[in-house]
Amino acid sequence: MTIIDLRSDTVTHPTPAMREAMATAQVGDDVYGEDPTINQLQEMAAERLGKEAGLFVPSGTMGNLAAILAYCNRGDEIILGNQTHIFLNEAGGIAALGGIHPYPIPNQPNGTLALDDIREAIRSDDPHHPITRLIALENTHNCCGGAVLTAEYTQAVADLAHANGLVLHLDGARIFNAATALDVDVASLVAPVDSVTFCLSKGLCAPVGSVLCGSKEFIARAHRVRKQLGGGMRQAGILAAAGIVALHEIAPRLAEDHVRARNLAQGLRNIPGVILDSGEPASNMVYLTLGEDLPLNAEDAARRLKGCHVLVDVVSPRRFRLVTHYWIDDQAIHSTIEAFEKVLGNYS
Ligand code: TLP
Repeated sequence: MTIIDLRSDTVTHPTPAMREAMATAQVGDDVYGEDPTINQLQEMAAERLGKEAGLFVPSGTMGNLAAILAYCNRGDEIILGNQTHIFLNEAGGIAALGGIHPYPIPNQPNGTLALDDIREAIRSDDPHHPITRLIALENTHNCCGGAVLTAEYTQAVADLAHANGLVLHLDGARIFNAATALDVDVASLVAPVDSVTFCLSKGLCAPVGSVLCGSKEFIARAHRVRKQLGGGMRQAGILAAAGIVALHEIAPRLAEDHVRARNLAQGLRNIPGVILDSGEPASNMVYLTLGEDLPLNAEDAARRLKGCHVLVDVVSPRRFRLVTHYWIDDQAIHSTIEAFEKVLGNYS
């Protein structure tokens, strides 16, 4: 029986074309800058995102961390949303490894930060205060339901940052999903930001890796930080080869995952006890809450769904996240809706 794994798009495994490219990839020692496949991926990624240079890193977490460490001294401050992955899910790396002080401000339900909140958070030049160094955004915004930030909004934050001598970093783990949802070119979407990390190993299906992009001068600093973090890899072109296939073949098909997320939401919406976030899913994520009248919590329901071969991500005692991706087809969406009906139907 096939398992329908909707816990995340990180669960995607490589496509046959990726495995083929990995098996035949030309490799070299990337610490010497001699891996031709990594160099190709970095150039390709930078070009796609309209930035001067790219740096292949093992994970999205390392991409964000290397970027922030490249910008900040110990005691400097970063303004970011209180629902961002950097703040919630990166093990406090910026504080633990960089002595960087996070200044979390509320994420609005649509993933944005209110410009007035950012303005208020920027520190004045006072020796009592940490020095504000940068602002970080996330697009798509994972914990805000896969919400998509527009280029106009990103530009407004960049203008505010630059007017105050700050830089803007984007955690664009799923930036290709955002560009797909907005039907815009990814380069125009990230044009306002100084740096951006995107992940190859989520909806893009590659097994490992992210790319950090920005100016040549910034990437040179981040390169040193990557070394400090132990992220200098050797013949990792074998991994980059899958990333190149991801950019060529998987990025253009992400709209299919978004349609399936909407179909999934549509099917689940009619099941008694299921409370979906308002509106349609903006990208490839469906968040739902179990009504208080249901006598089971999300852990119980997830266990029963697993009995029907459907895996979901429990994000709080009554809340789930379901993420569509390359390995979820229409039949899987249909079977998931049936599994929810079976598990929750007993209580209606
Ligand atoms: N997100 C994972 C979990 O860590 C929550 C997931 O299943 O969604 N930025 C964003 C917005 C992310 O969602 C993630 C991973 C990362 C960064 C980190 O990427 P990795 O796992 O490659 O370090």
